Amino acid sequence: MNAELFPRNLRSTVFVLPTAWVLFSAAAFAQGVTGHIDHIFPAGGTRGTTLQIEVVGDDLVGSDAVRVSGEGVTGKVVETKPATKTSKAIAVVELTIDADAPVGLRDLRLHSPAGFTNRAFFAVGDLPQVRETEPNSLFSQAQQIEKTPVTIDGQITQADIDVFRFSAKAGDTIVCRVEAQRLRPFLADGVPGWFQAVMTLYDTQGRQLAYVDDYYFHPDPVLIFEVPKDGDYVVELRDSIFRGRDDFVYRLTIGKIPFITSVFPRGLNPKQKVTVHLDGVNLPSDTVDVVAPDTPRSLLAVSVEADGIRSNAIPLAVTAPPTTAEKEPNDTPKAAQAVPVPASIDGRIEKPGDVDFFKIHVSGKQTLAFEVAARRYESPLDSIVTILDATGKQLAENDDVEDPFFQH
Ligand SMILES: [Ca+2]
Ligand SMILES: [Ca+2]
Ligand SMILES: [Ca+2]
Ligand SMILES: [Ca+2]
Repeated sequence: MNAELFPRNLRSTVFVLPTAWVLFSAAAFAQGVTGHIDHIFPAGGTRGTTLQIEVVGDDLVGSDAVRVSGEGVTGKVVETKPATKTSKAIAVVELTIDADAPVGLRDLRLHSPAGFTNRAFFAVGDLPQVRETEPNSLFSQAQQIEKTPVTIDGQITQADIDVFRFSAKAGDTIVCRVEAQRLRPFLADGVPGWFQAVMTLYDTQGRQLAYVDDYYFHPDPVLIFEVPKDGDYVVELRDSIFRGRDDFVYRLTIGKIPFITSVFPRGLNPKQKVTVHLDGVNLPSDTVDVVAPDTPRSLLAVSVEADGIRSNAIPLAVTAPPTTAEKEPNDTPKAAQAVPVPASIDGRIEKPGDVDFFKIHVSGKQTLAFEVAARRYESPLDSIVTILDATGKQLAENDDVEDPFFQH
């Protein structure tokens, strides 16, 4: 049997009950199909509020419940609307977010008698939330944002640009942070691709003050600027090549919010307590104490709170080999720092041209692994590791690990 001969919503039933499918009505088929979420809008909500969101996708009409992972977010399906010629199916969902619900991304799924949908990410935030109001596509149409800090929920639809105007005080450091691709749990590898947000900041005369495309290697931009004088500023958000689609959903946060740009060290051992040094803006302190979970390779992220606002979170490596700190100067093989094996070395390429040499003593024939954890923990470092013998002869070098599943 060629499944492609059947409409999509028949396939699963045909597969499960090949001899009985003729007995089912069309309605029964509809009930037997697991829905699929394409996107949700808005993609987040503020703690202590109840809001309605639209869940957009396929086969959502049978949805009878919503499930959000983690603590403190509950909801119900208010109504469902079937797909039309111009729109996918929509489930209107009401969500209630407890005042103490932890800030961050959650998995949101709809339930129907056939099972659960795929997940969409739903962001729990701690800032007042407003929605974009079109038309806001021209400088002259900039949507006035009454108060910051704020999180703006918007969409870059076809040929769309979104422009917002806000006021700021001289001397403040304002962060404009976009969450767009980060709000997608899965990005299919296909044309025409996904939202690549870019952000431009202007003064009220239309003079460009700043432009950001990516934040390091993240496609979602972050713009940090020190306000030169009291007054209004205008921020423009669009796709880098002027694409637009209903699922180009974003959350733009603007304000004097805490934002961590770097942490050190980047890792610790299980159960270890470490004082982590922070770089960033609007931070309440330049250190924070963290305690690692009991098991290596578990999840640990560092974030701080300033005036009730939670910063971004930076992941830390939890590694089993005992931690040792890099000691400069170590820029030549002669100055190499002796370290035990195994070891987890916390180091930093702290200035242009910095090289860090470490020496280990190995007895007999052994197979050793040298693994750098940097980018995966949101460090901007693109590292190269070289192994030398005692005479300085190069034995091995690695820039990037070849991943058989990485196709580009
Ligand atoms: Ca617009
Ligand atoms: Ca828009
Ligand atoms: Ca160093
Ligand atoms: Ca060095």
